[in-house]
Order: sequence, then C-alpha cells, then structure tokens
Amino acid sequence: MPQVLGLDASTQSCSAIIIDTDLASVVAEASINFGECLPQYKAPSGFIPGGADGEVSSDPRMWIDALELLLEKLKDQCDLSKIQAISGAGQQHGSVYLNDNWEDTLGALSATKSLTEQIEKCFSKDTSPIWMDTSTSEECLEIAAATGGDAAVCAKSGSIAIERFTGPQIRRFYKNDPDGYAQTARIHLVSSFICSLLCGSDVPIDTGDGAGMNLLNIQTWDWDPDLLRATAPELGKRLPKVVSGNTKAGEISQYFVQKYGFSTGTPITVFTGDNPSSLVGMGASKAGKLVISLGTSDTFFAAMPEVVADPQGCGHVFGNPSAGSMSLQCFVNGSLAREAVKDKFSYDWDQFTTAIDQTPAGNDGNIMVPFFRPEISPPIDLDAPILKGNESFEAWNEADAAIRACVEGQFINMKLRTNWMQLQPEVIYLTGGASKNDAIAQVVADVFQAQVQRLAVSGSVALGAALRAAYNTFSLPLNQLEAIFCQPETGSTVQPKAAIDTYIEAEQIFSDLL
Ligand code: ADP
Ligand code: XUL
Repeated sequence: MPQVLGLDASTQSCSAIIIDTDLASVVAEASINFGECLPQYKAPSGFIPGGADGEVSSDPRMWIDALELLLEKLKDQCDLSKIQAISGAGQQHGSVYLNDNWEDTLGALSATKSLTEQIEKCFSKDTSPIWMDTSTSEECLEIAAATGGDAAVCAKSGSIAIERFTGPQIRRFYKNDPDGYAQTARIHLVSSFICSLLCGSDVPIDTGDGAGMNLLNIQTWDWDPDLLRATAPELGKRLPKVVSGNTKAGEISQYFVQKYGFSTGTPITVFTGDNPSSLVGMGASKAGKLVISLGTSDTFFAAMPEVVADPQGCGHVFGNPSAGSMSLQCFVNGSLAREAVKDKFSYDWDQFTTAIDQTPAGNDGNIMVPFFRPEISPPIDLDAPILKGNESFEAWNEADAAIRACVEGQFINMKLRTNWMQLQPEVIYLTGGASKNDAIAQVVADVFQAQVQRLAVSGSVALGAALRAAYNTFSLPLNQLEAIFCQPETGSTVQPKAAIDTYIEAEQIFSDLL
C-alpha cells in the first residue's frame, strides 16, 4: 500500500497530507499555524509586521521549526516508515540566503540536535523577504533598464520586473548589504530550501517556482544570462540548477529517518511553488479548468495551451509542474483584507457570512476598492479602502454592507484584471482557506456568472504535492490520480443567483475609482 506525503510550506502555516494511492484514501492531514504554534517568532500572520519601506519578511528558522512540529504531529498519527514518496510546495518568491557552511551542514545533520540549532549558522541573511514585500520598486526599474525595458523582461521571464519577485529582492540585498551578498554561497526559494533540508543535500529549483524570480527564461527554462547580469554580480553560481517538476531531487536524509521513522531511501520529487502545486491538486494540470485560490493572497490561475502575455503587465507565466506552462494573477489583498473588514466590526466568520447572506447582490450600489495594503493587481499604493455609495456606507457605519462590498470589490477587481487570459469559465474551481465559506463562493458565482465547485480534499497545495510525488515515483498517470482525489465535494456546487447584468455598472464605477 504505497503511502505518499505532500507538504505545503505556506505563508501562514505548514501543512501536510498523506494519501494511500491503492486504497484511494487520505491517511492523515496535519497543519502548524506559525502565529499560533510558534509565537516566539512574533509573526501572527506568518511574517514580521511593521517592516519599513514596504519590506515584508519572515524568519526562516520559523519555517524549519514548523516543519519539525508538523512531522512530530504526523508521527503521532501514523507510521511514517510506510511513506514511499514525498514532494511539497512553498509560498512563491520568498528567498533564503545561505553561506558556505550550508552544504557541509546539510550533509552532516545529527538527529540528536534540532534542525534550527544546526542550520542557524548557515544564514548569510537573518530574514527572508516574502511575496508581500513591495520595497524593490527602484530595483525593478534598474533591472528593466539594464535588460531593454519591461517588454523585454516580460518576454524573457514571463513577467515584467515585479517587486515581490526574487530577482529584484536579490538585487536590493546586494545593494544594501554587499558584504552579506558576498558571503552568500547559495540562494534558495522557500520550496527548494525545505526540499534541501529533507534531502540533506542542496537541491534544484523547479520551473514552476523558478519562473517567479524574474531570472528564468521561459523559452529555454534555464537561468537567463542577461537577467542574471542585470540583477547582481556572479549570481549564476549562487543559484541552484533548474529542473522540470517531474524530477527526483534526492532521498530522505538520515536525520528524518532517525528522528521521525521515515524509511531509508524514500525518494523526494523536487518541490514547486504553492500555486503550481495547487494547479495539480485541483485536477487542473491540463488546460480547460480555471482555479481561484483564496489563501493569504487570492490567486487566479489556469494551465495554458499557449503563452499569452498580460498587456497590463501584472499577470505571470510560470512553469506547469506537470508539463507546459500556466498563467497566474495574484492579489495581495486576499484573506487579510477580508479579515481586516471582519475585525473592524468585531465580527466572527459566522457573522461575516450572515452579513453577506443578508445583503443583496450588487449591494444597493455601495462599492469598495478593498485594499488595506499596497495592491499589485492593479499596482496601487493604498493603505485603506476607497468607499463609494451612500453617506452612511462611506462613513463605515454599515457593517453588513461594508463586508459585502469588500468581497464583491475583490471579485469585481479579479474579473477586470484577468480578462487578458481570455478564459470564459463555465465552472470555477475554488480552493484555499476561505473557499469553504459558502457566502463568498456565492459572490464568486454571481460576479463571474459561473458555477463554483469545491473539492472534497481542501488543501489543494499539499494534495498537488502528493499527486506529483506519486506520478513521478510510481509512474501513476496524473489523470488517474486526479480522477480519484480531485472530486467535487457532494452538495458543494454553487450556481449564480444574481441577474446577469447586476455588476455591469459596478464594474464601471470600480474602474473609475482606481
Ligand atoms: P495560506 O495557505 O496562504 O497560509 P490558507 O489557504 O490556509 O492560507 O488560508 C488561510 C485564510 O483562510 C485565513 O487567513 C482566513 O482569513 C481564511 N479563512 C479561514 N476560515 C474562513 C472562513 N470561514 N471564511 C472566510 N475565510 C476564512
Ligand atoms: C503568487 C504569489 C502568492 C504566493 C503566496 O505570485 O505571490 O500567491 O505564492 O501564496
């Protein structure tokens, strides 16, 4: 009975799923929320609050501790020696900077000490910038100028130079701390960092996550010499190799065998980014399905038969870890914006849901641009929402209308920003922490005028990792695995209820407000 482990190292938590591919069942699921389980890192939402000049970073030791807590939890639930394949995914764009102790330390991990204790001496930068960082506008301009402009960077890397992408982050580190950069022997993404820990060796980056760096050429699927040069000196030698998502990265290190009871030799498939992994976990790895993920960020993505560029410059092309490419649009003001409006009125999620249920689609013309922090789709530097409607609504005196306006505003914006993908969805597949909320799903169905489905297994990132590991290790066809594990939850389908023209005027007013 082959059991397979899928890991998800996300913004707010580290989660896992173990599936049995013979029994077609989920054996175990577990999650460690960083804010709740590791309060010593002072990162209630997974990142260190209050960074200056748009800086948003996390302590990489928190991710390592969470991995250990997670494996401890799984070990109590099941026998980890039965696992025969492993893969995983990480929040995209986040980077980890390591000095020349890294490779030797990885190869000599002792199970009598904690991982953090041993890896601590390997960091050449204490903190890791993550995808919410907006501090690198200057570096984006410099990279674009050195490469021939936005269009040239986009043609090469699938995205214009974008603040949160890893290349601009690396350039900022190099400029602000040249000594730190000089001491950096290796730069990893969150995904390849965690995968390296598990393998006890330095592993490659896959094309799905690598394309989120403004460094990978999406024609050759290898590091682009011009982009490397435009970003920082001698960068190529500091980056791991790039491989396709169907590559074995290594085998589980003895550290995890001795400490958690894994079997020696368990193969590990290269990790990917959380969104590319979710594409597989939603059963959407072949073109034709559209996914909206409502995690910390909201993302909108689909496998693409051919690469189409976003004329507005905020969309991205990533490698599809199961072959080909995918398009993606990311919205920073996702779950944390919904939480901000919920907390403003001291509501819990039930009251938030009732507020949406009790207000009409179209919200009597009350509209919100729901950005509580700088947004990237579209790029706009707001730190509070814009409200347009009746006087009492605009003064934040109508709690229920404000909540509906926030959610409607998020999906009106999403619809406007993703027109470039030219997808006319009949069904939208919803995933991520907020997807279980029926009232939010109803707003998605109404704004997009499409049926919304949720899958029985909710953690599509971890599930995608497990499916990739099974596909790569046992050669089980992905479509066969998807047919088993990516089924819609019974009774979870949501049909549009609002009239087809409900949001036409709202879309126009929303556009005019930006
Ligand atoms: P990530 O993978 O980015 O760490 P998740 O996909 O786990 O995030 O989603 C976490 C988010 O889900 C939380 O920030 C929270 O706002 C949201 N969430 C949890 N429960 C609900 C609910 N009932 N309704 C709406 N949103 C919810
Ligand atoms: C995608 C993006 C986020 C992160 C965190 O480009 O920035 O979705 O992957 O989930």
